[in-house]
Amino acid sequence: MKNPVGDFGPDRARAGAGGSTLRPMRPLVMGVLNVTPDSFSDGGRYLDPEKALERGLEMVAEGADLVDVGGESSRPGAEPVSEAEECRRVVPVIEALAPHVRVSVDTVKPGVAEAAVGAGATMVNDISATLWPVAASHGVGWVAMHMLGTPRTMQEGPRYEDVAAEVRSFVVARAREASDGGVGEVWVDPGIGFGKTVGQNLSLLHHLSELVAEGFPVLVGTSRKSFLGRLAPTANGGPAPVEDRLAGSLATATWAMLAGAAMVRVHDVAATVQAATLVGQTGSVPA
Ligand code: HH2
Repeated sequence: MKNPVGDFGPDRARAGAGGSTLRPMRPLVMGVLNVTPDSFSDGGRYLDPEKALERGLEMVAEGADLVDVGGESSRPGAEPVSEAEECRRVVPVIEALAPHVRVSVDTVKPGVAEAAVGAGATMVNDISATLWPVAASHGVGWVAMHMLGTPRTMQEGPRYEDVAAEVRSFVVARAREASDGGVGEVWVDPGIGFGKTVGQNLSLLHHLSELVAEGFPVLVGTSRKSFLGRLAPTANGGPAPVEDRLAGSLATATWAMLAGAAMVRVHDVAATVQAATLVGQTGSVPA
């Protein structure tokens, strides 16, 4: 296998982003920056490129190792946007942020991935797990995430025989294909919330160490997702609203990091960097 855990684990990626290898090793923290009107958590807040840059730099100051810029929401039922519109949203923000921090682009469109890499992104965060040829031809990193169907339909009664085994074999097969196809930095992500029930999300977290054991560095995104709201209902029995999901986000990010995830994708960067630092201190991060 060309990129076992460690090759692109915390030390190397931090050094690549300008970090000092003298700092304690810890899992990486990827900050979420959605330049969309409709993302489930930060939709509409950063559509103005200046506001997006400000938020990106704020996350850098909070310790983000990467900033993940997205121009199309993938929340359940989200409407697709055109390639031109998605480029119009993400390219100026990536150009402005890339001198300050490593930037990934969250897209499923090859044209957007190409434009983003041209603007300075060095990782393609791909929830469709199909874009590795773009990463191979530009020599950038790639994330293969698992999703059942499309964002429009993925929450319509997702069914698996064995969710953890099926997700693992899917992402590992895609990762091997990309690695053999020349992508030097391949990450895998179980796709929490993408075509999964609450129980299936918990099962994926429970079995995360088995995905880690496959040898590709693992990225996990639980931040503020709806299963956390449903697991922590409010006094009137409804799910906790997005702004009240920090505790669950931190608990699950910490769980993932202790299980060996090398990176977590989050909205609450400062708090998660603290948690990642604590996890790093325990020595649980794969060497
Ligand atoms: N989750 C979201 C989007 N992109 N990428 C990876 N690799 N892993 C994830 O878990 C993941 C992802 C959904 O969150 P968000 O970007 O905050 O919302 P939206 O899709 O509504 O823009």
